Amino acid sequence: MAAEARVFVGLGSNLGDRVAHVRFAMHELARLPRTRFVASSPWYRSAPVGPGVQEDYLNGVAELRSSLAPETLLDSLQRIEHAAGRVRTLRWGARTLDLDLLLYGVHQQASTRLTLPHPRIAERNFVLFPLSELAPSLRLPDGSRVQSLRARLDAAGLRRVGMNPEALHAAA
Ligand code: A4P
Ligand code: MG
Repeated sequence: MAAEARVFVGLGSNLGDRVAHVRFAMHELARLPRTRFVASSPWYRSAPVGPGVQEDYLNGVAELRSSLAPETLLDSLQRIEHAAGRVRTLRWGARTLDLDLLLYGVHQQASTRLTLPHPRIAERNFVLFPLSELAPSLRLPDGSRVQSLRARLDAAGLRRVGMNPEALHAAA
C-alpha cells in the first residue's frame, strides 16, 4: 500500500443549505477508501469572489491522511460535489459545494485537470485563515509558511463562525 499523504481540502458553499452541504462533505470525506479524516478547521463566513450577486460563502478546510493517488482523490471530491447537487455553469459562479484539493503532502504538479498545490492558496484569506488555524506550522512545498502567507492578507469580507458551522447565521 502506498504511503499516506497529508492532504488538505478546501470546502466552500454559497448556495442552498450551506451548513448541510459542508456537513455532508465532511461525512463523505470521512468515508473515502484508504483515507482518514483527521480534523476540520474553524469555519468562516466570507464575501464571494466572483461574478454577479451571490450569497456569502461558508468556508473551511479539512485535513485528511490518504493513500489514494491525487487524481483519484480529485475524482472522489468531484463525485461528492455532484452528490451535493453541484451543477457547473459559470466559473466562480454560485455553488452548493466546492471541494478544492489544496495540498497533497509536498507533491507538486501542474496540469489542466489538477494543479498542486492549489494555485490560489496564497491569495485567498478564506483559505489561509482556516488553514493556518488548523495547521499552524504547515509549510507549502516551496517552503513558505502558511502563517506568514496569512499575515500578508487582511480579513476583508471574512467573519469567523467558529468550530461549529451551524453558527453561520449568528455570524451575519
Ligand atoms: N483543478 C485543477 N487543480 C485543482 C485542485 N487543486 N483542486 C481543476 C480542485 N480542482 C482543480 O474547478 C475547475 C477545474 O479545476 C476542475 O475541473 C479541476 O479539474 P471547478 O471546481 O469545476 O470550478 P471553479 O471552482 O468555479 O473554478 P476554480 O478555478 O477551481 O475556482 P476556485 O479557485 O475553486 O474558486 N469566494 C469565496 N468567498 N469563497 C470561495 O470558496 N470559491 C471560488 C471558486 C470563487 N469564489 C469564492 C470561493
Ligand atoms: Mg473549485
